[in-house]
Amino acid sequence: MTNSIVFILGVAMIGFIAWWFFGKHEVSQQEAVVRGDHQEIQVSVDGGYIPQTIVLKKGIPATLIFNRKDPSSCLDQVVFSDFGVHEDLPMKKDFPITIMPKEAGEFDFACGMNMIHGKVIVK
Ligand SMILES: [Cu+2]
Repeated sequence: MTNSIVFILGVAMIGFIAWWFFGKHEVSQQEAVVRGDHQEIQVSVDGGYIPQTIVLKKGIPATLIFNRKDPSSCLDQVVFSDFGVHEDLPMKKDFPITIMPKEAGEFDFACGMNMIHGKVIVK
């Protein structure tokens, strides 16, 4: 009897851990949505970039709408060195940054101190 309770709890726990892991994993990569002649995605800044990996389509201007919820000065700037972007992010406000993904590839972006990282994948 005790054994089967331990077994059921064990299985429930493994299920929960798997759900937690895959749930987080899905949120960490997201594709921009194409609207007319541009593509758009919301990026939340809270202890890091959410999603951390942004998937864009090649050749369509992309608007990344940043919203900073984290008051730490570490995240108050965002830098896309490959696209010549270096911007201050206001607190709790949508802040659109438009880039033109001309070439396919992977491009990193980071906070002003190059400590917190995100990635843009252009396909
Ligand atoms: Cu930083």
